[in-house]
Amino acid sequence: MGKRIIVDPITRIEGHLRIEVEVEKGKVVDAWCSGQMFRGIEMMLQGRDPRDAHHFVQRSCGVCTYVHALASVRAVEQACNIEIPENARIIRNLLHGSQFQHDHIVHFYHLHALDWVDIVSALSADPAKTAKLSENVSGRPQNSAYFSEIQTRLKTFVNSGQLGPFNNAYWGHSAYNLPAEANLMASAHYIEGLKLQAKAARMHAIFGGKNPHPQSLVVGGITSVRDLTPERIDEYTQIWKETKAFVDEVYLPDLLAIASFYKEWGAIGGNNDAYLAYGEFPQKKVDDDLLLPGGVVDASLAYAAVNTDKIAEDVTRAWYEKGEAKHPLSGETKPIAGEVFYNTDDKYSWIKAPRYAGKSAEVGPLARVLVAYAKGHDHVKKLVDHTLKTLDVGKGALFSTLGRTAARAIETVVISDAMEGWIETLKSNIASGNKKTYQPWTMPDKGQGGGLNDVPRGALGHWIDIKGGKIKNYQYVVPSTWNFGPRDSKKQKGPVEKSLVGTPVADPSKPIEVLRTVHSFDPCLACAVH
Ligand code: NFC
Repeated sequence: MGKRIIVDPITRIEGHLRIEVEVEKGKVVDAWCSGQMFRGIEMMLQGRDPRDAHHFVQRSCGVCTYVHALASVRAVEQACNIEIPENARIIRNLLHGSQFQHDHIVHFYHLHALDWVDIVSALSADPAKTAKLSENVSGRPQNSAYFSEIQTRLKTFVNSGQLGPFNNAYWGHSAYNLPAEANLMASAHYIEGLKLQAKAARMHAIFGGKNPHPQSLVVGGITSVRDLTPERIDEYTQIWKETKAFVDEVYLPDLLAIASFYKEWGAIGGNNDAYLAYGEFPQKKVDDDLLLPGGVVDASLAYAAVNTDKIAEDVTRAWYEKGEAKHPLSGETKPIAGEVFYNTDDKYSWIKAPRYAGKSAEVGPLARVLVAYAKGHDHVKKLVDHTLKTLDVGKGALFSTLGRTAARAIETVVISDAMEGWIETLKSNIASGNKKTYQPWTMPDKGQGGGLNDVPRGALGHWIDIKGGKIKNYQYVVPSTWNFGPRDSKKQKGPVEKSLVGTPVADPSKPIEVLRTVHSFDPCLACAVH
């Protein structure tokens, strides 16, 4: 038996994730993902008014604050047969688009970059050489004085001994490949990104009333009608433009520059044989003509449409009462009463194990980009091909930790570009007198619905069963549940567990390589166990 390494909790994520790996001859040979805290929001919803569900479920998370509300109102709208007006669809897209821009920038710079960028090494960089590097790779080159100032700020920070977010990292680890100048450039963009994300969050507040947890969604449409003025739309547009410029000029170039020093990661952290996306951003009706298509692909990029009847959650290895794997419409959340015990040979997590056609499936940016690529999506294809060419790697490199991180930047570009068209359509609708944002409806006695969307971390579905006008059952299957779920009744590992196998670990006391693959999935445990 190899050496067991436990990382608990994993930091720079939302929530309580424990990862255990077994390492033999410098490589991970087995892995276990565990969600360490139970929530119970599905249980709280039983018997409530379906119109209230989105307020509850949105509180699952403080990061992807909006997406649960969207999935929830979509589920109720399907159960009650409601078609929302075009303006509501567009404003929901604008809220969701800004969620992606904010979330992916924060992930790349603040939750993931420090796995690749050594802040301490940036202290020894030559600012003049850094300016040269930035001229070569960045769409927004900065001069030597700028980098010198950043370096002074970093030095003051480090010398103060209070490292704050930079504390407890594996600085100086042999797995860091970037030259000092690239470390300084990326550190500067870490700081820029920190300022920008605060501004980007305001896009949510404009059409959502507040951030986090926008308040303008209702079953049947949206209520932020007072904000549909040229001034408010312009305010939104200015922040969108600034964020999009950062994505095009800084985020994507940084991704390519950093990835070029880590090409070996194009062969690490893959291993999944199914990738699932529901697709997102309705261009016409809610479930019609999506900007990013839905589908399931395998490792040879063979495509099939999604059939949600094939989804079931298995709880064999999670801390729930025994039972068959169930489709979410008839799914149950029955936590084991009393004390539970962590045992990697038996039950070891609060996360359920979602399966598609009996198999585990990876969801998220990589799945969305692979599905779009397999379907010949023009914009995605161009960006993927450009990335592969720039890095001089083959398509196989997509199925990896590197591919997952690149896919996130690629889809941020695609979504940011599409937002312009939504803003223009909204403006022209309002100018022509179409201000409808809500479709009146009445609650049926009975109904069942599934609200699907694709959110920053992957495919999200909420299912509702209404009886007597109240919630009889409510279940949601979340991206981080798909990715971080445990083994199932067939002993099949979850996607992250599979992806970790084969990861090299140079120093078991500092398993930075494990963090790289785990962080590439952008875990959110607050969502995974809801
Ligand atoms: Ni929390 Fe999530 C919601 C997850 O469904 N996983 O992106 C989404 O959190 O960040």
